[in-house]
Amino acid sequence: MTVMDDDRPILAGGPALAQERRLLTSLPGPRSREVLERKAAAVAAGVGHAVPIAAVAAGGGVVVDADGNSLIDLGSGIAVTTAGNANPRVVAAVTEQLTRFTHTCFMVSPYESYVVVAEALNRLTPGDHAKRSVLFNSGAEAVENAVKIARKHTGRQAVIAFEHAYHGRTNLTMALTAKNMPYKHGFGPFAGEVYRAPVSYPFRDHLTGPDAAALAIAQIDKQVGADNIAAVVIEPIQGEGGFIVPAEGFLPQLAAWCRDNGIVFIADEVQTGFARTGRWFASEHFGVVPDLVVTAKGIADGLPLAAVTGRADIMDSPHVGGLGGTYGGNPLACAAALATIDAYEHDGLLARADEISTRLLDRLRRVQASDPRLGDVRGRGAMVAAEFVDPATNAPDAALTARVAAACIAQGVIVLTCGTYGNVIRFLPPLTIPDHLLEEGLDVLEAALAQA
Ligand code: PLZ
Repeated sequence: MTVMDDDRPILAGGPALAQERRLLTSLPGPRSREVLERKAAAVAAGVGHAVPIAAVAAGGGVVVDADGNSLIDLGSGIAVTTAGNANPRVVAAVTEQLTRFTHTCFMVSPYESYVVVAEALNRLTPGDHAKRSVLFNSGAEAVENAVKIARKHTGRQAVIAFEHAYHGRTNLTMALTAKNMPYKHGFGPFAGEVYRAPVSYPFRDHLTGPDAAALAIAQIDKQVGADNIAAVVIEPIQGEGGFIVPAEGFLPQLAAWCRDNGIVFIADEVQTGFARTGRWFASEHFGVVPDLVVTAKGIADGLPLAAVTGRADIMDSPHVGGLGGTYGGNPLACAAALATIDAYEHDGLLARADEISTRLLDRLRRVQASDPRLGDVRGRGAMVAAEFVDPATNAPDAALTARVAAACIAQGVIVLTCGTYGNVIRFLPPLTIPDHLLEEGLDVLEAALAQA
């Protein structure tokens, strides 16, 4: 059972947290400020932070800081705590595992929970073909390995990524990622044999899905040549790039072209996967069955876990010993994943993502009707975004976006921005957020926009 209505108790880990926005101090309060000052002195300057607090607890739809402030969580730690922070199922499963063993290294002494996670991934990802899975620690590591597997399988080297893509911060995934600042600037040279193609961005390119696909395919064919391409890597809905939902028909046409040309179609579902969009995987919204699916984030409620799942013949092409890593599929992370998957399967969370979708989209579209600075409202499930523009020119308005986001955060509502042009506010609430907090968060946003 999921618990979302105001009059029912809230699923929140540990001691149940009051589901309220509560500001006892301005942000940061004194205790958070002290931690942040020590952060500045002890932690590398390159690690920024969006919300100026020191978190001490989180659950349901709130994050609580060291000064007792309770913030409405519309970010889920970037789409990770989809099943609710410290979900009780996860707390119980990880606690139990912790008392048995913390690590053996799956490549040394395998254990069952890794196998059960692989079985679950093989069952839940799109398509009923034979599948295999392999587990890693982070989204970027999993994307790298998906490319390794595709190269081994095809004997080809080139990889296609798209405009506005985000795939991580490691060397190969920086190369796949489109945006220079802050992800790549000064960090080159980047991995070779990565080529960028145009994506479908209906709000800006005004193209149908098939037309956008034809444009991308023509460019790839001319500049790279299908026979040289190991893999096409794409986020079914682009995340960091701006929650860009491709036009209908774009992904199926691209996937069909990959199939016809022996190219491995890799869906990066790191941000979109695991109930986030109201389906297990966003590929399902578009009727595509990827060859390989990359997952992370929502898979394990915040414990570090990621995976590559896909067609058995492709996945089995690397030689024995060719895939692995010390921590990949750590037993605590696997216990967390199995409990998180239980929560999605048994607590009505996919349906809850659709309810949240309706609330977010309806509300934002009402605001948009009277405020043309809100150029576009889009998304699926609990992955929704508002793109801010100068109404006269449709040009991205990053300054307005930053002001609105800062005002929301100052008033105790955690929102995240994204977008190549920095002009998108994205909404990624945990699916355990109660309706009254979602509405209150949007009240704060609406007021902040009116004042900005
Ligand atoms: N693929 C689609 O969204 C991570 C990045 C935040 P890791 N997105 C959040 C930041 O600024 O570092 C992401 C993603 C998609 C891959 C990744 C990478 O996942 O677990 O952060 O490596």
